[in-house]
Amino acid sequence: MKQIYKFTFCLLLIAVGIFSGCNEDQEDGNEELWAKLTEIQNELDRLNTNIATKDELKSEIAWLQVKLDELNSTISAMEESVREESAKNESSKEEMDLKNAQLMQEIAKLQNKIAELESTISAYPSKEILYPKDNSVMVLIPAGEFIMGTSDSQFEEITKEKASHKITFKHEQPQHTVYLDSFYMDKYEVTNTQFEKFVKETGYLTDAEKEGWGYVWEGTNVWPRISGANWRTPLGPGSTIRDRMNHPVIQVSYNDAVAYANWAGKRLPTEAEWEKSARGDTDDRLFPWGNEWDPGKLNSIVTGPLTTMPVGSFPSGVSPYGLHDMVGNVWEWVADWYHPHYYQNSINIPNPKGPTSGVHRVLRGACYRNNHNVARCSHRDNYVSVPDFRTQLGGFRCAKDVSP
Ligand SMILES: [Ca+2]
Repeated sequence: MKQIYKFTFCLLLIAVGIFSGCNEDQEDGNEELWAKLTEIQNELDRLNTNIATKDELKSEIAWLQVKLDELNSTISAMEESVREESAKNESSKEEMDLKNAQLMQEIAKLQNKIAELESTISAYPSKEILYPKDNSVMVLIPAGEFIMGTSDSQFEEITKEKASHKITFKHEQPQHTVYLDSFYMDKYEVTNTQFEKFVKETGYLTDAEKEGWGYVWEGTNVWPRISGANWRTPLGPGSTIRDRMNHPVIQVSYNDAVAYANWAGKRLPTEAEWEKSARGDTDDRLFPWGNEWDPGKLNSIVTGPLTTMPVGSFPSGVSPYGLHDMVGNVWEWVADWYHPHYYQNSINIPNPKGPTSGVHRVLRGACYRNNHNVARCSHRDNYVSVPDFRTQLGGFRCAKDVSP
């Protein structure tokens, strides 16, 4: 894409070169042309022409067209002025006509170039898509590097409250740069409405339904197995999701999440994909919105109702890509097996997919019963997360490759 702009810019320079020979009296006009060209050049430098989406390309084309139109207007005004001047001198008029023809040829080439760009729009992915199979909104996470894990200074900061965190958070290190191809990520956690669609179409039974119980954690180190707790009755018999269909589905295991993703034609995000989606690619922020903890930006133990909330309830807490509830509300399954030393072994691996085997899967993003200690972009949880683990605290969201 950069090549195209360079080509465009060269053509504009040629156009100015032609005009500059017209008449000394046109210096003011030339300055104006030069100013426009400098503006184009500066804007191109600023834009960093790494266009990832349809929307970005469209907006760049529109911008080019505006600039071209402005250039045409300036040229027309100059032509008028030159014409008046050359009326007094026949040879000057012929010279102007010749240069004018050359100029218009170059302008036409520019216009063709814009048309060529327009013809490539359909090849670019959209920034956001509505995915009909499960009625989800998915957001494009562009290809590129991001900073994964926790730095030494962050580690000191986040472990100073509790000595044991120096052990349990150690697996977030070392901080390292990871390259990921582009992918789509669900904008919201998967809701009860979506999960119900999956179950209606497939007759799927979750692990909790097959085994007749789910964990219902109430703030102690005990994990009570509650008979009848499943995604329809998350706290056991008598509880219901009927008034919370737009809340995230809970009491779903890793196995259940994978089954849903397969049905939807999606997959679970890798741990690296999840973290990039939460953190963005510009810095190593602690939280999706920045480095300052703000209980007003997520459903946490600090200000939440101590239960799930409708997805997207905290629009001010979105990640740099506009994803909601990346921290808080419910824990989210990711695809990877867990290993405490995986980061040490995965440095320089593009698109890391985690260890090839393991006992626990990874959960990310914390839930409505957590605080700033774990509701962070780089926090990893593996405490009890075997693949059939299910609780009222955990759900998931899906990812998808850009190409079908
Ligand atoms: Ca979440």
